[in-house]
Amino acid sequence: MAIIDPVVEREVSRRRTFAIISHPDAGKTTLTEKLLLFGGCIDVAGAVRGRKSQRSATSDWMELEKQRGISVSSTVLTFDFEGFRVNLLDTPGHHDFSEDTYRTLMAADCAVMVIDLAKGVESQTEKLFRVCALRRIPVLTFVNKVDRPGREPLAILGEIESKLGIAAVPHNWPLGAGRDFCGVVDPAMRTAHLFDDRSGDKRFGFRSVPLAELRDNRLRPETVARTREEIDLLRAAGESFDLGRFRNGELSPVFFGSALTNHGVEHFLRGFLELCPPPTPRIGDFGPVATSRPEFAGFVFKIQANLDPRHRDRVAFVRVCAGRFEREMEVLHPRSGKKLRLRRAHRVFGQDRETMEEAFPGDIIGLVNPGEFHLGDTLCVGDPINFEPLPQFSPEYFAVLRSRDTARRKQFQRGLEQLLEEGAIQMFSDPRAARRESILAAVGELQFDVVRFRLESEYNTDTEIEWLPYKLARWVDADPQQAAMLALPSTVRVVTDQFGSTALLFRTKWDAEYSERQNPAAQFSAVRGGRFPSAASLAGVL
Ligand SMILES: Nc1nc2c(ncn2[C@@H]2O[C@H](COP(=O)(O)OP(=O)(O)OP(=O)(O)O)[C@@H](O)[C@H]2O)c(=O)[nH]1
Ligand SMILES: [Mg+2]
Repeated sequence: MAIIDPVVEREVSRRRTFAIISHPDAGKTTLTEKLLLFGGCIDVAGAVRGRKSQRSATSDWMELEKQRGISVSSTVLTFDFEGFRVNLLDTPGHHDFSEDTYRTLMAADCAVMVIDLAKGVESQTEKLFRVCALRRIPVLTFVNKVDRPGREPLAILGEIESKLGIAAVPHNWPLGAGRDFCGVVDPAMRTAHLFDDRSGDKRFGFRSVPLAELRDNRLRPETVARTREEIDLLRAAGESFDLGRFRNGELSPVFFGSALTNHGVEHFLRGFLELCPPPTPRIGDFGPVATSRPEFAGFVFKIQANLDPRHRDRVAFVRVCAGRFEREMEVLHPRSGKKLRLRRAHRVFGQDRETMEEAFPGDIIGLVNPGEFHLGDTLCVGDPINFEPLPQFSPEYFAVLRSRDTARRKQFQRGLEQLLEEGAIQMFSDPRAARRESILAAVGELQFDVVRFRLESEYNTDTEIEWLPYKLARWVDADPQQAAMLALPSTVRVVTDQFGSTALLFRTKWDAEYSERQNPAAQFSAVRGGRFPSAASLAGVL
């Protein structure tokens, strides 16, 4: 039996790696920044700073994110809190960026689902929850924006249970709501924690009193009475917490708070650290790869070009799954069969980075990538393994992009190649077309906006767009010649994707369904990598 390195074992046990997911605008980035306050990474939320660098780097660091106030790309942030090493992945909520969110979820051991008290469980939250359920990722719930008028907390619990089919068990309960939100109650202990002040910028204290003795001049007697009634009701009729069911994805512990005013965030963080599992195994081609595998193994889940405008390089983010990583170590890159020495390894914090000497399972390493790494690539020491591939979803928007200035074609090509490598957009080409122009494709229209914006701001090339009439793609297990022999409507285009796989582009869903019925022997897939069971079932969710 392999001997487990005690240092690795200890480091694994104190690591917590999780992703924050939800519908747009529920408050993921705001919550992320408030959580970082507790790690001492920032002085004032909204101006997240890396520990070493003095430059400001918020979770939404991209120029477009700052301009539009939405996250378009996931961000990795790390902080230490009371002996734990927390790796936090802030994801974009918008459907158009769901591929990025999905890839990021592959790197997380747990998810925090943020729900807006006024809006309840929204559509994108529901979809992302289904992805977590499919992958059996445990989900905690943070009901946010309690500082604003919203729905009844009991109604929110009911909605989580009915829409998501998961038991919702509150770990704290709001005391008052809207302007009267002034504390949280621990239902198990029947203790109220009253917040000290209203400053959202700094950590602040609270005063704990038994619920039975609760008296506070900020509180109306009817609020206290109602809270007591609700707590009694929860104890009598609610489900009780069960760690096994939570870890299995059947039950979600629920916390209430306000990321904006910082109320309830510390209670949430402590509750989260108690519940979130340490790094869990990942699936490889020879079965699960345990964190106790003695040799290093990890996979690339995200690539980002121009993270830091001063460096203008590309960073591949690797989730460490097993063993100990040391800078300068030589690893095998099974896709190319090459051995590589990993010299430029970084701990990335938003947009900032510092050299990383070692890393353990659960950690995320940023490797400077001169182009040899692709999304989903495995890196390992010892026997070669391959982790599950990262699927690519069927696009819904197709277009040809051209550089307005022909003199800048080179920059345009380089920019496009780097954005393709990131998975920011997909590309198809028609091997039989007279004019061999690349067809760009995206799950959402906003992805095109991002690509055009970035080509302009990062590669200084202005583009024009010509939309194509296709609405969806289906990958087929055939080469283009065989695919052209299928019984297909004349409007269907047979293409190959950027990895050489054959796909069909359809103008309507009806055309795709009809073609599938006409060609029962051919395997049509809405997700690339669809021969893997997890990817195939994803197609039904997204
Ligand atoms: N009143 C109130 N507003 C909040 C709270 N949390 C976030 N907001 C506001 O909600 C808006 C969206 O917040 P973000 O944190 O950017 O939301 P997000 O979930 O990261 O959004 P995407 O990344 O674009 O999906 C911002 O205007 C925040 O100031 C809260 O607790 N209370
Ligand atoms: Mg965000």
